[in-house]
Amino acid sequence: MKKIALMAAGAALTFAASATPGLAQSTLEAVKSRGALACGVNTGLAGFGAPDSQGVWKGLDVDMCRAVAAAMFGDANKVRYVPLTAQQRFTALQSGEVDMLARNTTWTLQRDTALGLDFVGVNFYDGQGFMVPKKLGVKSAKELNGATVCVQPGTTTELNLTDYFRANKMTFKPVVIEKLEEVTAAYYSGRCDVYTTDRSGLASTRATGPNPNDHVVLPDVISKEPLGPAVRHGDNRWADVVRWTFNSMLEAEEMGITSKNIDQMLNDTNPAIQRFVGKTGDFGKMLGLDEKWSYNVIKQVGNYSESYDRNLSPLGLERGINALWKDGGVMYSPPMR
Ligand SMILES: N[C@@H](CCC(=O)N[C@@H](CS)C(=O)NCC(=O)O)C(=O)O
Repeated sequence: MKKIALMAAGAALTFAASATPGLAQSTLEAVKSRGALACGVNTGLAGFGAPDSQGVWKGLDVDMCRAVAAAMFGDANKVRYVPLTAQQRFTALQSGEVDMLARNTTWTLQRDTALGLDFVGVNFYDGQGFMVPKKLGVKSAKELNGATVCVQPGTTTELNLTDYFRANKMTFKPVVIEKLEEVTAAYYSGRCDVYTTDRSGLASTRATGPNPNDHVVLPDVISKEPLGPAVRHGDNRWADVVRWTFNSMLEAEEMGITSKNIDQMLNDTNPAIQRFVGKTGDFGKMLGLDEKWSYNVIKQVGNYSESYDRNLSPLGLERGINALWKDGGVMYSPPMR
């Protein structure tokens, strides 16, 4: 009896998997046969996703794209970057214009369900804040009653802003501008008293904008903004690839494996390291990738802390809550085994 029930359950599972129309495997196969990843990124937010002076894309999110390309092709450069505003990003993913988003996007219930996305992890835990000119002498967001606030549409920022002012019985005048460079220009030209976005975005804009010392980021954090890579809902094998690529960067940090020492690690006898570098364990096969997938991610892109130090430390963003769990933060990969 038991065996039949189990077999029936197995058959149902097999059926369910193959009955998911094409999509279940399509992105993984499509990216493989195309030979490059189409990655939806920011239009230019230093530290997360922005081209440098040579036109080379850099950032924590860009490293996510590069890591997936390294896992897929053994070549982190096989990425086509598609810069997207906040408002364009979900349509671009839904329509198939990009294979994934790695673009400081907050994981919310509505996006995970109604918008048809799947968030595969969180590569930066953030919260929304406010930046004001120092000369205004404002010390707390509670003093912003009646302020003119610059904000980008299609963001959680816009929604939280309304909630926050309403909850605190304050009013504000929104200045809503889609393009990042235009909304920040509006703030710097004095059209708004306040610029609001994720605090990492404020740090980036402040550091790269004119006279950083003339502007302050207020201490208030008014929301939770877990930012992470997203794929299309219902594309589980592809979601697995992106999820475990990210996890491998965390796991490598935890095990002390870096781009610099991974070649020595190839000969390490520790069984967890042997599995990580693809000598044992068949993880590649399970993911539909080469056994060197995680070796290539770390060798070419680095572990999470290498990426963080390269991209976010220069903006003055400390690890804080984004430290590994064993260092007092919340970054935690499920076991790679
Ligand atoms: N995390 C928020 C906000 C993300 C967002 O788009 N932030 C702005 C301000 S930092 C941005 O990245 N703009 C860049 C662009 O439009 O290219 C969300 O997912 O809605």
